Amino acid sequence: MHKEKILVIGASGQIGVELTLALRKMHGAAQVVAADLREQNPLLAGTGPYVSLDVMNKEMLHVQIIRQNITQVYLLAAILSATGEKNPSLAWNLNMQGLLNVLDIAREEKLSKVFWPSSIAVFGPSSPRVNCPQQTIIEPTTIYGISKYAGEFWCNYYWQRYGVDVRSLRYPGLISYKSAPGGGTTDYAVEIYHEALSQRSYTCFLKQDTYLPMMYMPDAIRATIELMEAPADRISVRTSYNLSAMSFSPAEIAVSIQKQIPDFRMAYQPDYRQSIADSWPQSIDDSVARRDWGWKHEYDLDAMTVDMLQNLG
Ligand code: VAH
Repeated sequence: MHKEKILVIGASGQIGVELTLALRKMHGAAQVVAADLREQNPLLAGTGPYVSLDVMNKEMLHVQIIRQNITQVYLLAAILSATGEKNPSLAWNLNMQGLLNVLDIAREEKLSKVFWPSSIAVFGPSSPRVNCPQQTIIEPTTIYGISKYAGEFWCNYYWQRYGVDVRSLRYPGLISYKSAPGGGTTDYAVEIYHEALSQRSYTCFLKQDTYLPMMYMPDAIRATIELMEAPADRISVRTSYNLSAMSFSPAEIAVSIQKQIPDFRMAYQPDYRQSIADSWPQSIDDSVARRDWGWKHEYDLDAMTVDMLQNLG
């Protein structure tokens, strides 16, 4: 049986670490090459091959893909919303050129599949705030959202024009305990658990009633694998699928934590990330993903809180 050989680019990041471990469990350690510009995340040490790689160096990327007989690429390297607003041109260059390098090599080497994450950050203030649909007015106002929305059209183009089987999910804010998040507006929902345990308090950089679409990492990893394992004829969206699990506000996650840590206290000091959060929908309609390939989330806020505190404690 033809064995897939997978390259995970950005493998040391928040999603990359968990996706690499999950793919190694599925395909075997030697079949999943982890790659990043950064040092190998300690959680990956000893779990399979690791290469240092800059996705912006197309020639070197192409050499690695040929030399390692890669058949699939998961491209997770990106600059997220908050960091992107501090350095728009770097965010645009990495998020766009990294994707174009991978798509072009996938076409040339006839790779079997590519995964590339988009985000609910593609939506802007003119999109419906509640139950934001798969197709609607989409006018991103952050460079991260602009780069992700543009990337979605490139994915669709490479599918339509060259038949590259590239698939994508508009991830909500992702919460995990294994690896730190990388400069996003939703990072408060990770920091809060660490500080609830270490300080019994947290000062949130968003207002208490800032509702955002969120998801626990185990759900996000399972969604990614279910999407990539689905038969191609079930995939009706070749830009990027809306994906959802829950929405909550800082005040609600504080209450969820207080059920486990009664003396936990929350304070609020909104910063520049408030305007980014205010530009995004409060909740997402992911009925197309549920219809096409059977998506169904498992974790709600309290289940996530119990699991996060247990694993961080
Ligand atoms: C960010 N965590 O905050 C990412 C995500 C929807 C948010 O794209 O930028």
